[in-house]
Amino acid sequence: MEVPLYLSSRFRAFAASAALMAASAIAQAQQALPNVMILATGGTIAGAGASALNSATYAAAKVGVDKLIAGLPELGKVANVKGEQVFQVASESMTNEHLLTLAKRVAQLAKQPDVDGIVITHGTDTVEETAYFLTLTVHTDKPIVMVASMRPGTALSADGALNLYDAVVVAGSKDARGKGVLLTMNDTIQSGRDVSKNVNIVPSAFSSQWGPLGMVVEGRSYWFRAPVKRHTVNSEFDIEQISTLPPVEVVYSYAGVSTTAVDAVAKSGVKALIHGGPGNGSVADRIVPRLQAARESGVVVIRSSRVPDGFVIRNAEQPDDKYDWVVAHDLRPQKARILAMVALTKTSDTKELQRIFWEY
Ligand code: DAS
Repeated sequence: MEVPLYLSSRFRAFAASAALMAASAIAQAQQALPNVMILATGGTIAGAGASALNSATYAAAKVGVDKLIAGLPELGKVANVKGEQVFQVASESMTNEHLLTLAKRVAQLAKQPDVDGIVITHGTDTVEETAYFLTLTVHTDKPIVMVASMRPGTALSADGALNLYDAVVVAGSKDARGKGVLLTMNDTIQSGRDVSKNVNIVPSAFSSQWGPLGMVVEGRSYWFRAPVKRHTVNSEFDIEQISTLPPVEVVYSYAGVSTTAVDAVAKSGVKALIHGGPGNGSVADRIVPRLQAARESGVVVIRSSRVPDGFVIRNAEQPDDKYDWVVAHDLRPQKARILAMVALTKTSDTKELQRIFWEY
């Protein structure tokens, strides 16, 4: 009686070698994929709401990084991903210590030859500040890509999954190297230095007055420009030489502003005071002497503008040279504070500080 082919030893040997070949092909394919670390810090992208209709009412910083990765199996098609929960906070509650911890961990991982790129999941409220801090202090040209979401994963039309997928695509892309810290949101690739949250409730919340650097569409990144300000490997600031950040506070200004806030901040032990004024960073006549007194007491005074776009012109309505004040260029008050803290770890000379604000 004829032995059925599928039982013959020859077929079994063939089947075994075919399985081996398939396994090695899969292993080779995996080896060909970039290795991307996902560092999780919290925020809405790790949020959960009571129902699919809760796109704005939910608890942030609830879902762990392993669950985020498990919920997106498509990641395995574009990279070998590993997750690490650095902390789990809503980003409005971030502190200088969180910034230092995160930056040091990113710098450590970037040195590892088995890490090709790093993704950081983060809350939307202050991701622009963290992104700027990292771009100023982490010395690597490997892609560091921040990502957040405006809606929790439990909501209808949640944006986190595609934002995260895009972030991993970019973090694994060789053409993302050397472009500074990036943010992927709503199909765009933004510069960590330039980007801000400009709308508080829609997926298209993030933009920069200088435009996005590129876009990610169906797992492919497309680039249209590169940053011109100093960053990462070209920065004179290195997180490995920073152990603490000096106190710097922001004072917001408006019609009718009293001297209460500026006096309190000036006397609080800050090393610098960011004045977020209207227009070209204007300073009310009753505030000018308070800032001059702060300067005379050794506090660095930095004029920024509450106006989202444009940039502060030096010596326009305010004689910055005469008052020995610094202008924040195009940086909004919250970003000017980040640069001031980093710069003050090296110098409090106002001419040096002004150079730094032009260059970074
Ligand atoms: N509270 C916000 C934050 O953690 C939630 C978010 O939008 O990510 O920044």
